[in-house]
Amino acid sequence: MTRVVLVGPPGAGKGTQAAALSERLGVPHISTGDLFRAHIANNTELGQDVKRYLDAGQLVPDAVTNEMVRERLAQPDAEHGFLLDGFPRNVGQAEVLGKLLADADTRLDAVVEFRVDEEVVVTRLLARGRADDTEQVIRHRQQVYRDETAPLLEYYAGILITVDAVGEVSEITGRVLDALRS
Ligand code: B4P
Repeated sequence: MTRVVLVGPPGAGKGTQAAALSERLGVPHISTGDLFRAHIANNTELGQDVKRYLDAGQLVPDAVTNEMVRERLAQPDAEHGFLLDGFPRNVGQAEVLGKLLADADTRLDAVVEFRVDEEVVVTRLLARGRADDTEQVIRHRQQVYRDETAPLLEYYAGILITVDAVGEVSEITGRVLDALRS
């Protein structure tokens, strides 16, 4: 099982888990958040375009995000699998991903939902202190998650695995691997 999407509210630990899981599963970790932050750090044209969305905790427009993901998935290392972290983040992006995979004669194996209480993630993110980790922006990102991303749980109901994302990092990695195996 190698084509996997991680879904969860901001700060649920998707990026943290993806790093460990990618090594265990032998597939690349593709994080749209990391890709955007790399563009911003390198001051590319795309980075200049998307910075204001990340700073405000808003979703980057789908056209920009979908194209960036399309290019990334076309790289040879993603041919036999991937761990998508932070994409898709709404049903429109999910439809684009489904079409990209269908064109390549494949499909997703599983969608892993990280379930965690909102107040727990606010505490985690405030402790991290990234540029978009102010309380106001975190609350807005949570609202965006509820409105735009949570509908994906229904969309992917047939391949959805829900994991309790509270606990030690290694313990949660074990829960995800167990769930993927069963
Ligand atoms: P992301 O980079 O995806 O950020 P995130 O959802 O906030 O973080 P994540 O859940 O990965 O948490 P992490 O492991 O880092 O998105 C940032 C922005 O990019 C979005 O707001 C949006 O603007 C844009 N964007 C991204 N994808 C997009 C898309 N598809 N479409 C449009 N826009 C998009 O963990 C957080 C903290 O918790 C860390 O400090 C970590 O150390 C800690 N932690 C993790 N696991 C823990 C545990 N078990 N216990 C205690 N602490 C833990």
